[in-house]
Amino acid sequence: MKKELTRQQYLDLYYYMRLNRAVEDTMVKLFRQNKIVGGLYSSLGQEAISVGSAYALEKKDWLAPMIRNIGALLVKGVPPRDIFMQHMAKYDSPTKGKDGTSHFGDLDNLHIVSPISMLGDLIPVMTGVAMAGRYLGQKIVAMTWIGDGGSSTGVFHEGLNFAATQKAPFVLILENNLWAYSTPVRKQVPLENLADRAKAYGIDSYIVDGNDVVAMYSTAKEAVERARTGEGPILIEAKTFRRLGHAQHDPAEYVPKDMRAHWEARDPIALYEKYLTGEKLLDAKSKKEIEDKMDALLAKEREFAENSPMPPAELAEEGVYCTGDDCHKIRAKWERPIAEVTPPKSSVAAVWTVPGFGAGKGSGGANAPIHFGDAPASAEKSAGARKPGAKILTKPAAKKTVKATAASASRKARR
Ligand SMILES: Cc1ncc(C[n+]2csc(CCOP(=O)(O)OP(=O)(O)O)c2C)c(N)n1
Ligand SMILES: [Mg+2]
Repeated sequence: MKKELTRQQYLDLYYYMRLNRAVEDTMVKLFRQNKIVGGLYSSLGQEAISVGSAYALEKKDWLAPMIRNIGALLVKGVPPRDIFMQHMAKYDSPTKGKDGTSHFGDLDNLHIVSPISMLGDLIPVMTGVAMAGRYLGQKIVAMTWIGDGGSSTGVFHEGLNFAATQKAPFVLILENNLWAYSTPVRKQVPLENLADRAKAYGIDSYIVDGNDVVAMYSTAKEAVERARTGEGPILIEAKTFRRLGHAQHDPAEYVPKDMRAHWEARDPIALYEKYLTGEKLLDAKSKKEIEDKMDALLAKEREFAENSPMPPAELAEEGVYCTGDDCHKIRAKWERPIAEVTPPKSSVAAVWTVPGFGAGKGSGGANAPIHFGDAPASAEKSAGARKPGAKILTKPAAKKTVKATAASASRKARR
């Protein structure tokens, strides 16, 4: 562990790891009291990853957590009460009781995109966020996490390839905790290091000890700054271990005892405490101060959450399916003039045009008929029947392409 942080930063990392664990311990108690409505996942033993990586982000940066990243939410500024209430499906929760786990975000203030349950889907989404930030000239970095199991989904590869091609300022933390449900990593990936997946996309990667919060922070910090300066996306494999089952229902008896024992002896909080004490960054007094601060906060937050009502039954239907203006108005805040979002002018002449293409209104008005299939049937028919230009047909190589295009156009028009 290199000494490169201020004392306050060292203590912040400690505080957030402790808070991460305490928030989850509190939720286990709530779960056993039958007050948690949905599934309850644990990041026991993985706190250094969430906390160390999120701590490397600036306030303006964006993150999207997965199930084991409560620590990242806390670092970003989510109050524990929101996490409690969300899992208890309370009315004051960010989703007003509509979700029983962690599917909430904060696009306006904290720059958090809600988790997506489909493993890997956050990768293209956060790539898009990173690209949008670049488009807007904000110099932001987007970050998300994925598990060893999730790194075998198709969208992981599509997403990372997309991020690499676009050189998106995006950092992906791959939490290799050796298990995906009951599947050991060796049975689903023929690689020793999952960081090697980066090679397929020509991007840089790091391997880091996920139980060492300082290593995690400094690696993430370097990756974030490299991504911010335009070097493109970076993959970080954090080696760790899932200390509990997949969720509360899973006793994880399939995990070999010696493997568990090995990792339990490498608890990230205990390791860090030893380091801080050795470096004289933490003593009994400052430790007690941190614990008192944490306990007071948690007592207040838990009380608030427990006292929050369940949502009124009559609101159950609201905000679930969007029924247009009668339901709620969702308008893109990033809406841009239609001319900007239509394809740029190209040196290749269009073979056909669709009436109304690019001439639609924004989301405040009618839908823009910008897709071929959106044009009125009569317009499509005439567009599809349009003959390719005679000039192009005189060139043999072009002739073939044009014919194929025209044929597929008329096929589409007949659908
Ligand atoms: C595309 C997709 N397939 C399957 C699932 C069901 N599922 C949820 S978590 C999980 C295991 C994930 O393992 P891993 O990615 O290693 O993350 P970990 O639970 O170890 O943090 C599975 C199979 C899902 N949510 N999405
Ligand atoms: Mg895993």
